[in-house]
Amino acid sequence: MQRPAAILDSAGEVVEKAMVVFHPGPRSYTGEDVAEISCHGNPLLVDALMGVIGATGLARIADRGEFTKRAYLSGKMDLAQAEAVGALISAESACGIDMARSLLAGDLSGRIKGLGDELLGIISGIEASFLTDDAVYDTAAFSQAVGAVIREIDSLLAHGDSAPKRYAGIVTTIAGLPNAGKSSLFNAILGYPRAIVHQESGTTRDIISERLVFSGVDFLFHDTAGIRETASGPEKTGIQKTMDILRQSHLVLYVVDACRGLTSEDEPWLNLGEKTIVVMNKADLLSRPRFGVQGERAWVSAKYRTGVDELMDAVSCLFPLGQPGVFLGRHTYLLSRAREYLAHCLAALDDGMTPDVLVLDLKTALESLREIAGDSVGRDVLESIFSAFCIGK
Ligand SMILES: Nc1nc2c(ncn2[C@@H]2O[C@H](COP(=O)(O)OP(=O)(O)OP(=O)(O)O)[C@@H](O)[C@H]2O)c(=O)[nH]1
Ligand SMILES: [Mg+2]
Repeated sequence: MQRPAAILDSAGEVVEKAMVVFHPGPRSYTGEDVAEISCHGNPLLVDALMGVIGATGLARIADRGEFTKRAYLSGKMDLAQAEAVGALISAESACGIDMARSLLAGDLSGRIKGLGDELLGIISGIEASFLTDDAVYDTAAFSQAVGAVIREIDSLLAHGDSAPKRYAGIVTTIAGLPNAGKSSLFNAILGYPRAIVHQESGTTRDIISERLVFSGVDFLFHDTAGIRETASGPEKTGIQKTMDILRQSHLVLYVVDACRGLTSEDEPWLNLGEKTIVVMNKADLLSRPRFGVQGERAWVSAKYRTGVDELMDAVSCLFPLGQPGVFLGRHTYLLSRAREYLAHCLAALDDGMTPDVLVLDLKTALESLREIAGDSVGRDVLESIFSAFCIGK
């Protein structure tokens, strides 16, 4: 049985009784000897404890991400895995947690290492041939080997566009003219009355946001204020917020009162997000009601929740689950850079160059791949990665 340890100040007074766990290196998180103190959560008590520890002159408050940085520097994990720790802490979606976990487990690092080994093999082969005076290069084998590395990079980058969205959640904004039924649709999608619905125009003023996992993909839905040019006061501020969120949206569900139809009033707001589905709502009031999705248009009745499932199926088709993919910008950049140099090698080969003059390009591609794991990265890169962490991680 563990018993709390008494922590004393320099005068021998008990400041706190806390659980203290010693993690001996090299099997600790950082690889160094680490002591972990779990005390009562009162911030005043924590401050007093920090004062006692600081007064020993043996410790200071850690920098942001310093524990993980030390773990990386002592070889406990590579840089991509260290970044995964940050991604895991800041993930706000279930998908994001899975993606960060896979990165932390070394899935990407393993594939990148395999690619690096391939390239190293190709480079060593060419360099070995420098030793013979009349080297003959097998350009077909060279181009095949480089082509295979490019294909593997392509498969890693295949979801480069959608992976960051899946990590953070698909930003989906419900917008449209006042009273079109935006809040009703928002509630129908969520399955509970989250937003106020009222027959008066201008009911929603602020942005109301909720997360929803649909078909394994996280969506961040925003219900917004109805857009009208003549608005003033708080309504005008609400509309400005709608405009801002529309421009950041991966998907816009643009709600139209089907009885009114799409008019020139709607036109300016239709294509502000990356993708738009026009939702013809109140289809139950049409003389001949119709429901379902055709192309980028959906007919629904948010009030009676008719056609909403079909709409959500169409939405999830736009963002298929697919492979986890590379979701951090630094990794995408370095993989793309490596691919560029390799593609240049193949083009040069087509122009009649021999593999020996392409070694430099291959080496640059290899360096880019190795930078993902943290080989020869500059201090500034490390600084920018770890400064995004919280203190204590
Ligand atoms: N018949 C019918 N009425 C609907 C439907 N959807 C919404 N309504 C009604 O339309 C009115 C406006 O609905 P809201 O969901 O508040 O509309 P909104 O677009 O959020 O309105 P603002 O926030 O004011 O811009 C309410 O009286 C709803 O009951 C529908 O599918 N069919
Ligand atoms: Mg509303």
